[in-house]
Amino acid sequence: MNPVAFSRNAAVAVITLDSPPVNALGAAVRAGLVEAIGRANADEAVSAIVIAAAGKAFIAGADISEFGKPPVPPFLPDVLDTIERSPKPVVAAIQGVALGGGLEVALACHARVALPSAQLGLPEIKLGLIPGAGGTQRLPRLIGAAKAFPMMLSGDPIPAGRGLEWGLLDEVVSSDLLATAIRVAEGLAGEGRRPVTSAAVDKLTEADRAAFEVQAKDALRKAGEMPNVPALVEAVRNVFLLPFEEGLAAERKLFLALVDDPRSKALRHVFFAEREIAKVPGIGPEVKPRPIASAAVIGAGTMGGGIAMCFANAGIPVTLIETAQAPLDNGVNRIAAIYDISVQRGSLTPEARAARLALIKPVVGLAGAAGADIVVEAAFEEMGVKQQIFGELDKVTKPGAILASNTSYLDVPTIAAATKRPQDVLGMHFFSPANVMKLLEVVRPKGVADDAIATAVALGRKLGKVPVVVGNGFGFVGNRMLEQRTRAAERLLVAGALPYEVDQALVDFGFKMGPFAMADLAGNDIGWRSRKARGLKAPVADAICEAGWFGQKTGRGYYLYPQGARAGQRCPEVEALIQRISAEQGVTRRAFSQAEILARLLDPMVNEGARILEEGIAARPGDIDVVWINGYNWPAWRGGPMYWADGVGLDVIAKRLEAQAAESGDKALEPAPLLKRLAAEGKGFASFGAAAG
Ligand code: T1G
Repeated sequence: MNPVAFSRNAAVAVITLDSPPVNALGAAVRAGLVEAIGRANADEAVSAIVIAAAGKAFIAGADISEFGKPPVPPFLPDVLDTIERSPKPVVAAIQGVALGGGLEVALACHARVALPSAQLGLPEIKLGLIPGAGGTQRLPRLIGAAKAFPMMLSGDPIPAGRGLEWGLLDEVVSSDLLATAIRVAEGLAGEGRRPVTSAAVDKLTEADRAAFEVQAKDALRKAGEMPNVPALVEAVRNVFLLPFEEGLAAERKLFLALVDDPRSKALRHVFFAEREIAKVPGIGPEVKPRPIASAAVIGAGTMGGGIAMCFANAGIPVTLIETAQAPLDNGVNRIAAIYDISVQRGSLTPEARAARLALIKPVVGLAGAAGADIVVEAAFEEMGVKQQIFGELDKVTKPGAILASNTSYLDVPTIAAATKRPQDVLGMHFFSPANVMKLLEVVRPKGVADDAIATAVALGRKLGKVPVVVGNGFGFVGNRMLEQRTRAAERLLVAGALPYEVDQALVDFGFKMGPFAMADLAGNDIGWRSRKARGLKAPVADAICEAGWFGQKTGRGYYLYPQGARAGQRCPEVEALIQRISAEQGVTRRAFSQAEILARLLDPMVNEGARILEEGIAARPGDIDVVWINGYNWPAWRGGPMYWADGVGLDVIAKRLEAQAAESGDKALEPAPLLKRLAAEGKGFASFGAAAG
């Protein structure tokens, strides 16, 4: 069916896009637009044109799924050229979002009207790109470079009201959007002259250029690895240096180079992977989430307080429960202090701070959870404690209330067995700090009700999280793979590397920090306690903890933190300790290149990811990528561990793992069957599940 409908309203041609779900500018839409504009201009009874859209979005941009495939004409710049050069005025009627190429379509029109709820943005930067169809040339001319550049650099949309204020929109109307657009189009036609294009509007001034150059300098300083930031600076600077047509051509060249860049390809993989997680196997759209009007959180420690903040930030009343007044007061004070910092930074108004605190009701005793629709337990990470709490909750909470544990690795069915409602018990594993980190692992034990899982996923989105449904198993997905990296890092120290070398290798790869700096930040005693509970040994990590060097909180761990410094300094005592342990283990230390360190840290993680897929603990390789990007700061422009492994080649990884297994005698390093099979077939993880459809 033609996704572009053509109709007449008196002397105005109305072109309506209807290409679900978001009117992305795929080849059929582009061709339909060109055909409709031509038809309107050939029709003598038509004096003006409106472009409108059906559905929730005006236009969500170019069709990202087309990137990397052979380009199909008409190309978007040519479509926009047809609109802009139309002798009859073209007006955009915008509802929902006009993003990327969608806003570029509107910019090529001669006027733009929108509903107040419309959102206007150029998010290409988030895909490792820049606007590729005139956005960098038209938007600055229309609203000034100093407003346009930050919009394109952040990629965040602006509301219609601001669009009107800045001159991006001509009118904002609460109703009769189409009638308004038709009226504006007729008005332009009545002017009896060629319509003025946004490219011809020139709000550029020397002061604007100076302000832009300051922004550009700051952006380049923070750009890091990403090539699209310098490209955006160059494209916008051309607005001041080149005539419009030359600026368009330069933009297109910069854009096409970025489309082929591996970092953009990785970010486009992440875009789709983050949408795939909404498709939970066996739970279709017919499974409705239970309504969540109020919540309760058990435990007012760091995690419990952060989780309570998530609810308050989303406007959901939450009862924060502790066993006694003192820890409860501490928890509430910690939350208030965090909000105070946001107010000081200007990211939260005092009124919003007060409103959020008012939504948090501190109560001593589990009876406080009685009226909650969902309870999230964030108590001590010990099974007995959790079973006691869930047994109590089962008695005090209402039928149908969901009971979730924030456990980071304990067995959820064992927790559920403490209740008479296993169908309502699941895991909601938040990541610290819970009010900041996006990842939420929704643990789906056997026997839990589908609508309970659907509720946790919908709630996760409402809390602004990225909810990934995972199976029950030690460490679920993220921590289970993290443990492999931690063991590999310990092996590297004994074999010859030093903490700063291991950390630097991951930082240079794109992580915010390496394993040892992260351990010092979280507290080395946490891992120590877990290893002792499971009878595991890690000679270096155990020796560090036996010395009481727990990390930043004790002023020293793997590194030294003089006067509470945040950045650790190399510690000669630790390095001597490591060398002594190597000698005790009879290991002749040797140097390791960064490439070797990376392989030894990341290959075992990928291997564990393969086992996680084999066991069905994760539904798709992309889910694992989403976990690591949103929970552990894996650099999104590298696509995630499973995507990265496909880029390295599973045959290469399998060989390296075999060599490590032989060298260390650690069977866990043997390549997983799935990894071996895919390597032998010359395939990547991307093919996993595709056969299953
Ligand atoms: N291309 C292809 N598919 C898209 C798409 C797009 N641009 N946007 C969304 N989808 C699909 C998505 O995969 C999902 O599919 C469904 O639509 C609903 O999406 C030349 C080069 C529009 C705010 O970056 O921000 O234009 O899983 O779950 O939460 O300069 O989607 O149902 O099969 O996200 O309501 C620039 C990306 C492109 C906008 C809607 N545009 N999209 O959010 O639904 S590059 C973007 C979004 C470009 C030009 C450049 C959001 C949304 P499925 P959803 P939502």
